[in-house]
Amino acid sequence: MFVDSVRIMVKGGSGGNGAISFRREKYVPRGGPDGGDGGKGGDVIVAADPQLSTLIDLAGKKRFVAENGAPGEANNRQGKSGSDLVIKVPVGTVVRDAATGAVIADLSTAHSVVVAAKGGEGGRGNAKFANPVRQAPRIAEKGEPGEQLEIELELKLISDVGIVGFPNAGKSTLLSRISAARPKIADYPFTTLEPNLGVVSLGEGVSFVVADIPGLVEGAHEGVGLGHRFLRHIERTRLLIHLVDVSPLSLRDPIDDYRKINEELKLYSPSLSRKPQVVAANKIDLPGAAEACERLRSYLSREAVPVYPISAVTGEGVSLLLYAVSERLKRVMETQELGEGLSGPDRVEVVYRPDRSEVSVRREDGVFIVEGGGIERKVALVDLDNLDALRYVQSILRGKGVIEKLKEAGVSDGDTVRVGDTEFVYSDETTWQE
Ligand SMILES: Nc1nc2c(ncn2[C@@H]2O[C@H](COP(=O)(O)OP(=O)(O)OP(=O)(O)O)[C@@H](O)[C@H]2O)c(=O)[nH]1
Ligand SMILES: [Mg+2]
Repeated sequence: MFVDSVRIMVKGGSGGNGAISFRREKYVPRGGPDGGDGGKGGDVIVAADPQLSTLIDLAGKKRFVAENGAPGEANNRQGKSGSDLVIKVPVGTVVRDAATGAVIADLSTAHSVVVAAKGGEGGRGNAKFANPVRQAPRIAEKGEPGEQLEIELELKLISDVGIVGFPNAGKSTLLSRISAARPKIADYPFTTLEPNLGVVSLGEGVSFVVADIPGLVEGAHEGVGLGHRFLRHIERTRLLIHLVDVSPLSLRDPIDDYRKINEELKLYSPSLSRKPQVVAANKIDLPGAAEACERLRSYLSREAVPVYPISAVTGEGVSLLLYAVSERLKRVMETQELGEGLSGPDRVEVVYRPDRSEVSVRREDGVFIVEGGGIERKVALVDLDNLDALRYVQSILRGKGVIEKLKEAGVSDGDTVRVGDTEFVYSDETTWQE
């Protein structure tokens, strides 16, 4: 089976909690704080592996979770970091955020990688919270939760040349003639259900990869037939062989066919319709085909598009076609702007970005809500079960100017202040002092 897109949930490991611990020494009833930091959670990494050709290995599994960091320990020992989880995918896989559709990475070169879900930072141990005033802090941070998101992996085949045309035009026959690929060939439409790739070698180091795409029909761009699912594979090709069936037996009009396919490409994406095309008139061995080919040729001569008459079955005209394709390809490669992800440097983007937005305060149903500036996360990391922890949160709020903003918003004694999931009762400034 050819699996070319999957949706999976990825979650970075959570950071380990920071430890609360005090040094134990002989004759010292209670030594200084020595709770170590928690270890970092592992990342979920998606990596392009040239050995793979489909996403089938991922089809059965839905969740991929990296290892959590271990908690900090006494003696200032940091917890062990969680191991990364590496998901291997074929080269040519595009990674998207399933919620927004935004491209996270385009793994178009071998061994390119992307961090899809970042592991959480370890929480700081109580040793980090000691200061001259607070010598025995009973506070440590919780580990940060790992980032979690649903991603969509989509495989775009990377081939230089795509063969497009109506069902039954002879695309698979052509591929089997020019390469070692052995696609299924039959005299009915939609024989090819999945793209086939073949390598064409013209000797002297000239070779290119050709993709035989399932037949396109009118409405393919909106999902009619099979075309829609596979049109995206053509997006990465450098040029197209547009194969037109010119045998009268097909009962089709070659000029009409030619225009309809181009219309579908255009409706699917303007960039597809701008791809260079080499037009081949197939089944020239059949009676009456030569005349139809002439009609197509004179129609296209107006647009200065040459037509190569071929028979994919007998091989007539095929080497001329291939020569034209390879010449055209050479020119295209010299001048063409590299399409999306065609090659270029490994692009590695990390999804996770710290929140650099400003802190803001708004009022909703009498509650003062504090948001932004990463403050929700900071507060969430603190275990609010003792006075030290509360004081620490107060110092965060003061440091970020939140108290000022609360006052501007009109907060007064006894009002509820909410930061993320945590609620406080506001009391006058004096009590916010340490
Ligand atoms: N006489 C003749 N028959 C051909 C030629 N090329 C293909 N055919 C026949 O046309 C039929 C369809 O060929 P395929 O290669 O399966 O066509 P396709 O374009 O891949 O079709 P789909 O996969 O259904 O889109 C088969 O019966 C082929 O034998 C040709 O040059 N001459
Ligand atoms: Mg076919």
